[in-house]
Amino acid sequence: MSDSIRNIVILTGAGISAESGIDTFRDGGGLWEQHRVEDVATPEGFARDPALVQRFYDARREAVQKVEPNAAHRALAELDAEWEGDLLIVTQNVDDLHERAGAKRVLHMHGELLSALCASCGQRHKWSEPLVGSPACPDCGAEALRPDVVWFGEMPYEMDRIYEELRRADLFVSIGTSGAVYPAAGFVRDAREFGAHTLELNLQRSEGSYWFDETRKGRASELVPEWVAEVLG
Ligand code: BV8
Repeated sequence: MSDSIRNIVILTGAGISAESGIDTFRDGGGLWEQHRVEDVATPEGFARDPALVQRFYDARREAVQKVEPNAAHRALAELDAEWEGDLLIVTQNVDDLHERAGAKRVLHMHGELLSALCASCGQRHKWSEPLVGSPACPDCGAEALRPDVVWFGEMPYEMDRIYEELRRADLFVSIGTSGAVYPAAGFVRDAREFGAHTLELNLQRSEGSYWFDETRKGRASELVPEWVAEVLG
């Protein structure tokens, strides 16, 4: 890989966690086949039926604690540890597998399952238990805890920081995402406009595949360790 590459931004999606046993969203049998997005992943759905939404995320919060990171997560953690230049893993995933694999420079733009957000005082709390039954906020006591995830129609987290890193990136790599959800699906075009080389590692071409300089098709657990070995040379 050319030695002019110093700053790397990596976008990950559900595909990187699929081989750890976490359902993706749009693939056969995926989450969106089992639930209507409008019912479980929108503020309106939460207002309409909070127990349905809490049970949806309680089940995912329980499931994520039973699975382990895979070779793709571990390879990115190694790159994070070795890479002297700037590096940021921007994940759309709400699981904690990047961190459990050892990665430090991780940003959850759509939130985290193992965190609860108090809709009353705004405090966040590390949370591994169910939220159905409305436990009280440890800070303000209000029964207003919701999953600390970004629902459709809500603003993703730390967008300014993400755009700042995209502006400085020499290389933008997208792993295991279908490119169906914005603003994440638009990052490849932003990175290109700022002059970055763009690479996609995915089981199949994503909706934004056209915008990538290079697409490698395959399983993340094989493609990502290969790519990291190339980068670290
Ligand atoms: C917002 C958290 C204002 C909750 C999630 C522009 C055009 C059109 C629509 C919009 C637009 N701008 C905004 C919208 C509306 C909406 C949107 O994008 N709608 C879509 C459906 C059209 N976006 C929003 O509402 C966003 N908010 O826009 O606020 C704004 C605008 C601009 C700037 C600032 C603010 C908020 C969206 C976030 C919603 N929350 N998650 C939860 O998890 O429950 S989104 C959720 O779905 C995930 O986080 C992820 O983002 C998305 C799923 O996508 P993927 O991760 O890619 O998963 P998917 O299953 O689709 O694909 C898996 C891929 O992996 C496949 O390609 C498959 O081939 C591959 N794969 C499978 N196995 C493997 C593999 N690859 C490698 N190896 C394998 N083994």
